[in-house]
Amino acid sequence: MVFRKLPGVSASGMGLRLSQKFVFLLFLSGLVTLCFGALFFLPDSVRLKRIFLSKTESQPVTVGSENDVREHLKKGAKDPEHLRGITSAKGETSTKLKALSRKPSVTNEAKTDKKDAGGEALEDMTLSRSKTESASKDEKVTSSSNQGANTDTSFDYNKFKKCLLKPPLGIEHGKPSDPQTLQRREKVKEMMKFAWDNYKSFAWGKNELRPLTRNGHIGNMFGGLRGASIVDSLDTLYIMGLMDEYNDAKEWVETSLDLNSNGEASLFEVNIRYVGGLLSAYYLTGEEMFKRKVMVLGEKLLPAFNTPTGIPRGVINLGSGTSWSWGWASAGSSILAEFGTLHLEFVHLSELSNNGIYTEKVMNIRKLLNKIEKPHGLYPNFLSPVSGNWVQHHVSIGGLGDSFYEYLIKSYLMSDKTDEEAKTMYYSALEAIEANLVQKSPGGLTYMAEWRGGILDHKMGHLACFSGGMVVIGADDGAPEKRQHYLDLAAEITHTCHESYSRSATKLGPEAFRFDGGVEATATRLSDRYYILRPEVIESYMYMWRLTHDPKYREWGWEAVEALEQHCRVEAGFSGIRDVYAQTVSHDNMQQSFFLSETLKYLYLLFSDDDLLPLEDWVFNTEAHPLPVVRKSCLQGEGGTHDKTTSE
Ligand code: DMJ
Repeated sequence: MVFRKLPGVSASGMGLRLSQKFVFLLFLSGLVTLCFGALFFLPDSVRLKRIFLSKTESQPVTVGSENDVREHLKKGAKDPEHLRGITSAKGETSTKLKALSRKPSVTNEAKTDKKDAGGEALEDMTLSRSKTESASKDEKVTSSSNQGANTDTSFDYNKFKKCLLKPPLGIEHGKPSDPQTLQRREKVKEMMKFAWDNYKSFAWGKNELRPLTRNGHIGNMFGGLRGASIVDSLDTLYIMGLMDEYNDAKEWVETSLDLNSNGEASLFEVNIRYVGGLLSAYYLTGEEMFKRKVMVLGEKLLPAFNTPTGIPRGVINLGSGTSWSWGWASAGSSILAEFGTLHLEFVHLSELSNNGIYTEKVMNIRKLLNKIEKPHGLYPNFLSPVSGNWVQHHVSIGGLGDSFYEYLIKSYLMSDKTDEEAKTMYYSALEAIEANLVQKSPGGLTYMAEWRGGILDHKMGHLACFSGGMVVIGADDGAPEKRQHYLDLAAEITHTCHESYSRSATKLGPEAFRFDGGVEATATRLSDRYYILRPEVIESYMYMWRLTHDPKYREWGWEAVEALEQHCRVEAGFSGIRDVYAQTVSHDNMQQSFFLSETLKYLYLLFSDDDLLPLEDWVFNTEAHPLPVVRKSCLQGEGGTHDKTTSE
C-alpha cells in the first residue's frame, strides 16, 4: 500500500501539524519528568517511592567540586579542607555544604531549615519521655530493623575485664604524686566541670553549647541525633571522677537519646562521636544500656555500605538508610578520612554483637585500599564508591586524610598486635609520607606538606598535628633499627606544632600554618588564623609524654591550659577564637563537643600517671574515646591476665 501525502495534513495522518505534535510531545515529557521528580520529595516511607527508587539511588549523587565549596566559603564560611569538627564554628559551613550536597539546592535549604525547627520540637518531646518508653522504643527498633546485624547480648563483660592487663583506672585514678602536677590536673578537672555545667545550664540535650549567647547548637552533622556533647563527655567525666555529672549524662542517654532519628548524618561524625562514645562508656562502666544503644545505632549505619564497591558514601539518612556523597566531594567520591575511620569502632561492634558483619564491612574497605594502585605509595583523599578508583591526586595528613593513617596503626595495636596487614599498610604509608611529604624548613622545623598531584603545598593543618602522637605510638613496632628514627620524627613534628602555638600572640595555634613566603609555622591567610578548641597538638603532647617522659611536654600542655583560660574561657563556657594572632580576641561562640571529649581528656591524661587508661590495654579512637585491645585468645579461652594484686 502506498501512502500519499495529502495537502495540509502532517505525515502522521492524525490531523496535527509537526509543530503541534512537537508541543504536545514536549508537554507529555514534561509531565512524566514532573511525576518522576516528585518521587524524590515523597517521605521515604511512601511505598511508591520504594518501588521506583532503590535505597542508594533515591538520593542522587550530585557531582560537585572542591571549587564549589571554596567559592561558597569565600562568601563567609570557613575552610572545607577537612571533615573533622566542622559542626559548630563551622556550623554555618556545614549547613551550606549540606545544601550543596543535594539538589535542587533551594528546596534543600528549605528542608534543612524545616528540619532544624522540627528538631527543636522533637527534642522537647524526647526530653520529657520516660525511661521505660525510651528503652522499649529502642528495643522495638532493634527487632524490626534487624536485617543484617543481630544483637546477641551474650558478651561476657566480666571476662573482658579479666583479659585486661591492668585496671582501667589504675591504682588511684592515675593520681600523680608530685603536687604541682596534681594541682595542674585539678585545674583541668575544674575546666571540664565548668564547660559541662554551662552546657547543662544552657544547652542541655542540644549538640553543643553556644557560650556567648547561652543557648544550644544543633547543626546537621548528626542526622537528628541530639546530645553530642553528652555522649562525647561520658568517658571524660567518668575518668575524672565527676560522678554526679557522669550520672546525669548516663540518665540522659538512657531516657532521652532518641535513636529513631530520620535525619541525614555524616557517617564519620556519628561513628567517631556517638558509636565511639557509647562503646567507651560501655567498656569502662559495664552498663548494659550503653551496649544496647550502640548496637541499635551501629545497625543503622550499615546501609551506607550498599554501594557497588562497598566503600560507604559520606552521608546517610539514619531513618531510611539512603546514602549519598557530599556534593562538594569531587565526582561523587567518598573521603579517605571518612571511610578510613570506621575500623576500630566496627570491630568492636562485631565483638559486642557476636556478628561479623561490621568487621566484614571494614575489612572490605581495607581490601580495596590494599589492592588499588597508589601514586608513589600515597593514598589520595578522594575515591569513587562506584568504580573504586581515585578521583583526584590530593594527599594530606591533615584534613580529608588524617585519621585513615591513625586507624591503620591503631587497628594493629587494638588487635593485640595480630593484624599484620594493618601493620604493613601503616609502615608502607609512613614510608611514602616520609619520602614525599615530610619537609625540613630553612629554620630547621620538620613539617608534613600537602601533595597535589606531585606538587607540594608547604602548608600544615592543625589537624595534621595529631601525627606526632601517631608516629610515637608506632615507634616500637616498625623495623627495630628505625625505632629511634620514629621517636625523633615524632618529637620533631610535635616541636613544630608547639612552635605554631608559641609564635602567636595568644599562644594558641592557627587552623593551618605555612612554610613559604618568608614565614615558618605561621598562618599567612586571614582565613587560617582561627582556633576552635581543637585537640591535636595537645594529643601529641600526651602521647609524647607517655612514651618519653620528657617533662617539656607537660610544660607545653600547661602553656596551652593557661592560654585556653586566658583567651577561650568566657562567662558561660569555653569558646573558639577567630584570630590567634590578635591581641584582643574575638570569640566564635562555640564550645565544640570535641573540647570535652578530646582536648580536656588529653590534658587530664597528660597530668596523670600512666596507669590511668594504660596504653597496653586501651587505644583511643580519633575522638579520644578509649577502646580496649581485643585479646582474642584470652576472650575465647579461660580469660584472666589481670594482675589481681592491683585494685581499681
Ligand atoms: C575531632 O572530631 C576528631 O579528632 C576528628 O578526627 C578530627 N577533628 C575533630 C577535632 O579537631
